[in-house]
Amino acid sequence: MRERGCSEEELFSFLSSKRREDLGYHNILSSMCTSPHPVAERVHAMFLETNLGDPGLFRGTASLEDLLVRRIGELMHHPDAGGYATSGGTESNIQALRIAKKRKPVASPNVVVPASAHFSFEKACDMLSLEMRTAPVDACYRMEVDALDGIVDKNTVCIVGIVGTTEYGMIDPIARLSELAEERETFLHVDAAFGGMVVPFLQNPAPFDFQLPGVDSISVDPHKMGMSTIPAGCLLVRDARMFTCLNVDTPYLTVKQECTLAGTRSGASVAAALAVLEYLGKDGMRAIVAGCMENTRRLIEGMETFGCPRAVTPDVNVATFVCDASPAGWRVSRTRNGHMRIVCMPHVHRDVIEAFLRDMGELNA
Ligand code: 0PR
Repeated sequence: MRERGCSEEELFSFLSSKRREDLGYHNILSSMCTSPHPVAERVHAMFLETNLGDPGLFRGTASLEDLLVRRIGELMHHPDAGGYATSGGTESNIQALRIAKKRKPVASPNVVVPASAHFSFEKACDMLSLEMRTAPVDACYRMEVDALDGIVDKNTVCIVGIVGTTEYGMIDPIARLSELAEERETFLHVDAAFGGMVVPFLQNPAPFDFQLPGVDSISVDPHKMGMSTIPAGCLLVRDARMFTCLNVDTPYLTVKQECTLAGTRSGASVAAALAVLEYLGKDGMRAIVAGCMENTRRLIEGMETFGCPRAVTPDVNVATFVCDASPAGWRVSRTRNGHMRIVCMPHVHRDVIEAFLRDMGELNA
């Protein structure tokens, strides 16, 4: 650290030069994050110093967290669901597995996830000393429920299904998982970190949430399709009492116990997440999701005219292609199978898709 501080001018010129090294979202087609909604930016600044880790000091902000949980609970067909705002899908998944493990104390616990699961489950299982068992996916990259018979056993503490897989944007057969989880009396966690803010706004979606009696917990991330600032995740549980097993005593705080993983937690992105939902309403969210889905269809149609077939028809706004080359100046990603992957986030407007397709066309010419 410097002995004497530098001037504001020097500092900000240094920081601005670093910020210019970052890419702007305009050409980023690989991300599940997006530029925050203008309302989220404004609210984030308003709540900058708030700490949800000591909620009695920030009662107003803490009540916004409760309201956020309620709003997302309503979307998941269970307004009274328990929940709290996490730092994102990774923390939500870790916490869900902690609950599942504590609810079924067996000597060698295992967790069954689809092969398409996000790598956060690997972290969670490592931290919690859980054996991670991987269930195969079918030709459409959805979890093969029929294969679970040989994989789920009496030591399985949790089955995981995904709503909006990271790589292919697929929805696992959650209704069938719910039946199986009930039959086997096993905890079912739904990772809807991405799809949780998409599927409720599609027309007549198949049930994937607390409507299904076997679903115990759900991850939903406002910092993805919820257009909040980072970090904003949400873990919901069917019954708030499920969190009790995670409680630790916090004798010198304004609350005497806490179940969260993080201690100090910013209220800024949480207030921002709620604000976006309140501001847009279901109507506004439906319009944004419809636009993203329409752009996904347009992208797929355009890519196929260049001889780049879709890897699969996605359930949400993630498009994947058999396509080796990608035009310069664009950030696309590759799945583990080598497919080109593009996430049609809200910042990927129609004109961005058309510009990308033009560049693809030139590459192919
Ligand atoms: N579950 C699912 C289904 C996810 O897709 C992700 C992240 C997580 C859990 C973990 O969420 P957090 O990253 O919030 O903890 N999916 C994206 C991915 O890994 C995250 C991401 C976002 C990656 C922006 C890159 C990027 O530029 O692809």
